[in-house]
Amino acid sequence: MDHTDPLPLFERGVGRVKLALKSTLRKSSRSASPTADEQALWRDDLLCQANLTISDARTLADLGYALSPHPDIPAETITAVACAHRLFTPEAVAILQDICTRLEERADDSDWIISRRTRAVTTLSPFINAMMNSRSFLLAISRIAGVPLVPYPMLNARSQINYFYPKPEHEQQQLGMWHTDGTNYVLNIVLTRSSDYTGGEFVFHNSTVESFDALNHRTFETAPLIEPGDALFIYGSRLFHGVRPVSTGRRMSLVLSFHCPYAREDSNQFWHLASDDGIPATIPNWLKLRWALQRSAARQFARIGIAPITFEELRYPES
Ligand SMILES: O=C(O)CCC(=O)C(=O)O
Ligand SMILES: [Fe+2]
Repeated sequence: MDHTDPLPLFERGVGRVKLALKSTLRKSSRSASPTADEQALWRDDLLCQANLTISDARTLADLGYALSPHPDIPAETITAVACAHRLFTPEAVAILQDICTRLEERADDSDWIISRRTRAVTTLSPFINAMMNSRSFLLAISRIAGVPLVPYPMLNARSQINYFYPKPEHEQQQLGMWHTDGTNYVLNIVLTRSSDYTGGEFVFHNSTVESFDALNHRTFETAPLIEPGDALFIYGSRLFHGVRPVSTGRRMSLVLSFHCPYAREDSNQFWHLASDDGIPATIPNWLKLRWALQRSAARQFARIGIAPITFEELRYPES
């Protein structure tokens, strides 16, 4: 695919409902038991705090959003897109690569945004689960986001591993499609080196969702995700983005979603979730999500067993 080719747009509206029905029919009955053979334990020194650098950062206001999605948090303080380099030590990157490679056996085919993906990774990997619940990790991501964060309340939407590679010619090819995410605060950690594959660029529209035009590639930017472990933080529900199809090699990424416990609003929609999980699984999850969003911030932090992360804390770098 030529770089200027428009990428197909992910289904919205009625298309979502159709996808939800398709997902309902396709749902496999595979049980989600953890992979017991994981050796590594999460440690906070696997974060590379001293060498972390942020590039290409823009807030929601920079993108053109005059109104914040959260009435009490200004659009000038919420990060819309930012690239984090050396968030993890090389040891942490190697562990994540190993875990995510092994979890490919749990992956389902997906013919739209990605080739294959494994969802609810925190239920399968104690390491990734501990990482996501670590106060140091959450604080590091909160600083990038500009708002305090906790792991996204709904397990299926909280974490997934994406595997991109060209499929044999007779099979349905992966379609790199423009989309917005169901969740707001999303960290896309790419675990393969960009020289290991062709295509696979993470592209985004550098303005508001309303101004998106799939044919106007002048507003598209490519995120500088080069080294394994480079990560792109996005405000996923307000940023049109997509990964171009991989034409050779292999690209693997770990995508984590977070929630701001000081905000009651959440962008996720029933049909967005149902298009991934099918309708029966989405009904109880949806009710649990609405319930979780009513909890106080203090309660949400207490449930993961950490002291609350405050807005004040985000302004000062850790000593
Ligand atoms: O794999 C990636 O880098 C991101 C893919 C994506 O946008 C998604 O999974 O929602
Ligand atoms: Fe996405």
